[in-house]
Amino acid sequence: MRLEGVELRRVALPLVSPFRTSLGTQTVRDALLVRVVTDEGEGWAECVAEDEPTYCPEYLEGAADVIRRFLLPALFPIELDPAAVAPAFQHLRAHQMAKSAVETAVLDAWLRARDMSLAAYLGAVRRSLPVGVSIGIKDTVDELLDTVDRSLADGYARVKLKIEPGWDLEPVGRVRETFGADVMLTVDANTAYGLSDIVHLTRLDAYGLAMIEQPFAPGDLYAHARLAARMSTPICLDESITSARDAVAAIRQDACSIINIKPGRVGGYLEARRIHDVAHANGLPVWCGGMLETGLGRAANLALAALPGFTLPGDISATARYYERDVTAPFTLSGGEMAVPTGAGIGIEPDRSSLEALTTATEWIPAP
Ligand code: OSB
Ligand code: MG
Repeated sequence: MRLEGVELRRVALPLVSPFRTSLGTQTVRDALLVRVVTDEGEGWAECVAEDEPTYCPEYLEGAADVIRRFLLPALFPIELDPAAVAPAFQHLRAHQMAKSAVETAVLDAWLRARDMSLAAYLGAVRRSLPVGVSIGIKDTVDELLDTVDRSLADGYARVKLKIEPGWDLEPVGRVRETFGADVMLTVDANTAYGLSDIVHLTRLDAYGLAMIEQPFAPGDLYAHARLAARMSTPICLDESITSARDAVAAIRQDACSIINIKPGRVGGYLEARRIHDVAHANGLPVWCGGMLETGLGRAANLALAALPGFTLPGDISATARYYERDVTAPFTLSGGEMAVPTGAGIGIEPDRSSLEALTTATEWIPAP
């Protein structure tokens, strides 16, 4: 398979409500879509980098630049198959989200040409999945209780609350007290705490949380291991894990007992599967994280989350939790579960008219 050209397309999707985390507040999802055109057909993927480098060092304009100037020139000359993409990028450091988007678009085109689904290709063992929802920081606890109430009514199997210093013990305690011991509840700090907060964080043990996600800085495995030794709540890493090698290091250092796998953060679905394998071999459960994806990223994440080691509900919520209008047909919850796409490739295509309505810029990069 040969690459003939690539379209980079920027879209802007207004969120149905602002999403506030310890990193900031988002009201619009600016996303970068990648369409590869090959001699065997087309493929689509989404780059999950955000507008600003707050969650990780990557950001949209930077990712587009890396794709344009470094990734595509490495692919144009070679014979493509899914396993050939990452080796062609190996001399380029980091930029996992940019690499993931290009690899996934190639994977989509390659699988479509072979009439195989991404789920089947990755080794999925389930056709539908219970999923969770990630709830941002609110102005008041009452507003939070309202949102949790609606999420449980919608059928979500797990509720994740964003926390930060000043918004932790009280909202978490109130949610637990209001909705009872049976709700699977987790928290995500997006690196908002430090070593000196360990004693404070251990107080969360009182609320029966299924995990605390990424309390400390990405590079601070030491702090996570210290907390893990003091806390009965399982520690989950998100930002810290950017490769299977990171996962091995974190597991060996007892810095986590659960891993959030985001394909974009780790450089693609093949590396995501390696992390799944490493975790599985070490007895750690994993789950699929989210980056407020459009339908393109959501479809591919569902395929990954259908692997056997993904035993915890992912941040793969229904489209309506994020957007009024998406670039694809909406994903919905049915009986508390979300269906894994079965069509060829990622199993979904952009809807032409929605795509046009949401596009803010396009760029065509032909093979030289
Ligand atoms: O830390 O998991 C995170 C969104 C953007 C960046 C980081 C995170 C998140 C979420 C939302 O928690 C997950 C989703 O529903 O897509
Ligand atoms: Mg997280």
